[in-house]
Amino acid sequence: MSTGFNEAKRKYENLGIDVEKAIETLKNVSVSLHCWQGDDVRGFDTDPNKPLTGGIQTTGNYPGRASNPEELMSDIDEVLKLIPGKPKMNLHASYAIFEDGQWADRDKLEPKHFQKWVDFCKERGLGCDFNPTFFSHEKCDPLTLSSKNEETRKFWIEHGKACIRISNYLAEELGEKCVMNIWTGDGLKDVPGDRIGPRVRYRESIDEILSEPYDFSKVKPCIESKVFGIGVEAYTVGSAEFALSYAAFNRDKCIPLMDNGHYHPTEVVSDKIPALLTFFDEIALHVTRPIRWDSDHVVLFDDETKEIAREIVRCGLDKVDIALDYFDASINRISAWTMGYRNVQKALLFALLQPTDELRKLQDEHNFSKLMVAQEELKTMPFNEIWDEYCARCGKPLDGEWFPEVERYEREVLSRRG
Ligand code: RNT
Ligand code: ZN
Repeated sequence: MSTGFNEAKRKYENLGIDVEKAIETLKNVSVSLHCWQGDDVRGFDTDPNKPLTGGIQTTGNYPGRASNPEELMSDIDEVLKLIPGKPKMNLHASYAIFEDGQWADRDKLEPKHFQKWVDFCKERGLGCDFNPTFFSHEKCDPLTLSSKNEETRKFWIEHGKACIRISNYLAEELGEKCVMNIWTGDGLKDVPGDRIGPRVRYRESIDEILSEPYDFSKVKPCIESKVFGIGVEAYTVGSAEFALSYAAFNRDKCIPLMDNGHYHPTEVVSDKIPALLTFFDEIALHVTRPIRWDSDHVVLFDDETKEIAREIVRCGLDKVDIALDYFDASINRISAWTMGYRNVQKALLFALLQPTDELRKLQDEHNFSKLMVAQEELKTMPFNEIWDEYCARCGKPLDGEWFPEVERYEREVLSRRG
């Protein structure tokens, strides 16, 4: 333990903050690591050169992209070496692994197609979250669950049901709950002739998917909303009101998921967390960084990320399922993954080191001058010393130590990929 840490700890303790407790708490907070940062959301079940559809976009062509399960798993292992805390995997259905000649379309996916991932998670002591993949597939017309074409809609309902079965399997095998997020890019480029039709069909489709049996204490289906996507600028079927209403009316079956890239640019998810937790027992988050739109940049240690973490801590860490969701193809992908994950960890640690009760008291007493002073002075506390100690206790590199390892991996592994 460095003298710097002891001094920093004393400073926090003078404010009534239990540093040891903050460190121990964070070690056990699950944060999901999204597999899709490693290969620009391409997956393994369709032609990797097909375009990404559904209104999402990766930009950049940095060399070294993983193009098969072995490479992706090796890259994830590299990230796992560099991040502190309690990671959990987060897979998309399109990352199914087929043994030779056993390809299955999305409506026919089975738990066995994720057995390799289960082995991967078991060997590393990880839980696993899951996502049906309703995009980048020829059966997007472009609508999926809200399509007017019954055959198309049925195909995607079957996909959703298959994913519930796979989520059951993941929760069962790994002994940790599986958060299964339903997001579709369903929407229209231009002014619709009918807005309610697709929404009613979307609701009916989700009803059908959730009629597949599952234990709601182990499998947590989520409904993710969105404001708009590229190519579907005029109308999004699963809008905020749609997703939230669905979750509210079906609270014994699913929970809402907020992605902080999916709102108008002046709206903040930090404020929405306590709004939803006034009514829901549990919610899920996709933590990302939107720049002007849902651009999915790497998460930084910025004000809104800190504010999101503060609300998670204040409202209850056990009430929020935290996952990362971004994909930057313009920089080293291992670095992008690691940086975002470490920043979410940093924000959570920063939040755990706040005198929450004291701040609440100042507000309740209408002592707004002191509240402002206290919050401002917290910003320049010797946080870095506590962060270093946390990383060291997790057996992970400190700031300044991990990037050289990323460079080594790039030299020895990534740069040799074709
Ligand atoms: C897209 C949504 C969705 C996806 C992932 C890949 O805007 O945020 O969560 O990013 O499913
Ligand atoms: Zn998302």
